[in-house]
Amino acid sequence: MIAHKGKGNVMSERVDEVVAGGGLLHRRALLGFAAAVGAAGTARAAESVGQGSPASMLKPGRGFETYGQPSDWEKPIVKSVAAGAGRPGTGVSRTPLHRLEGTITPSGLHFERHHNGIPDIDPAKHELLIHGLVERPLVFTREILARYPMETRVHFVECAGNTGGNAGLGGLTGDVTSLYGLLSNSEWTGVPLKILLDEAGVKKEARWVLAEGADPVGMSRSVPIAICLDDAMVALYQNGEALRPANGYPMRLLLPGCQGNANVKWLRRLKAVPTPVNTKDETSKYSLLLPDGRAEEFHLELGPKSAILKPSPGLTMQGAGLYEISGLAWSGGGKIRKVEVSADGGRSWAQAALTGPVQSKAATRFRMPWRWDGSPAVILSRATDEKGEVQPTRNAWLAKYAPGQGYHYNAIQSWAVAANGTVTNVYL
Ligand SMILES: Nc1nc2c(c(=O)[nH]1)N[C@H]1C(S)=C(S)[C@@H](COP(=O)(O)O)O[C@H]1N2
Ligand SMILES: [Mo]
Repeated sequence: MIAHKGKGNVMSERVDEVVAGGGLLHRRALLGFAAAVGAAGTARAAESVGQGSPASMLKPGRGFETYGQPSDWEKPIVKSVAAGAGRPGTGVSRTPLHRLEGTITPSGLHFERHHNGIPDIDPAKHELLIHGLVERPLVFTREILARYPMETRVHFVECAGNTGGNAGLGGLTGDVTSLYGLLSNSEWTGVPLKILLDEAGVKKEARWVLAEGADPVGMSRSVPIAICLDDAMVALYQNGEALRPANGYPMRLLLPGCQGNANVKWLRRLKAVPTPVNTKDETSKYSLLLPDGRAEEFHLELGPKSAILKPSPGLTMQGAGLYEISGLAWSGGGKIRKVEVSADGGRSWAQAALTGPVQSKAATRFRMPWRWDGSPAVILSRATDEKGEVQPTRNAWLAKYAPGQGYHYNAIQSWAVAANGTVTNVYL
């Protein structure tokens, strides 16, 4: 978080334009950061820098590495793991979103959700079978797939259970990682599924495709054919290198904007079928119960969502002054059209700047200058996607479903900033 302790009055009139209550400023104010900080006397005078050579200049540096790792100084930036007792491979690891910048999740920090551990798969032996209601059943190895035309796109993957704690009880504690960390965003490269299905010759009666993973849980999900023929891909690469084992090596199904669970990892079979198969993970799990007792199954698209990450629970404000509020917004419905921010508990809102490029079904960074006066404040963000869908309030979201539901929770998030700078999760 940018935590310059500028005095409230050091900026010029031009950049001090208030755009909403609670001290939200026009985005031009960000350009005034250096001046504001310098004038407030918190930056050291330039003459005191560069007098002597720093230690790093006095001896040759160390040698080369065959695979780079983050600096030792960055060792505390890790995922938080929550696994089942006695079942170390069942559970989740969460991305520390508030410790990262930009939009791409480094592959080593991509969240993980495994239902029975990470299988160790030799890519030379792994096969993907396309069968069922097709003219020609086909088998693909990774080597064969790599000869097909590939696409490269940035997309988020989000577990349907991300922020589920906010829907039920118990969501109020913990830092932003525990609440939002089942979201990551990568550049994926792979073969459009449509190319493979067209080659196999999907029959007219095939309305669904059953996707199965090669892990010990045999994760299986039914996917509507329309999604398979749209932007689905068999992903082989993640951020320029082969998929990480945890994220589906050597190949995974990527269904942009759809609930994480249907993005079957370690993909081994795609079976064209006339109707959904009703597997465990689409009936008893990853579906939502409605107030009338019915279940909303195959609700795959994730709605618009956003969260302020700087500041957020886990990052403490460093006293009154000029800050940049920033966070991520994403939607399974397409591109983010706008993100609005409030610093007065939702009474007034102002539009944040989006750091481009804004891509479809991808995490988008938003930024908003804020002069915090040091008194308690409630800050919120509200995303609207290109379909015009807007994040609901928590109460509106809760009213749609039976009590105790947590999947697909995408309501507006509110953080309370206390006078001492700590940030906590609150419900309005
Ligand atoms: N084969 C298989 N695919 C799977 C899973 C699994 O356990 N086995 N977990 C699913 C769930 S619940 C989610 S949220 C995503 C998580 O993807 P990631 O681990 O790459 O973040 O993978 C999905 N695909
Ligand atoms: Mo998930």
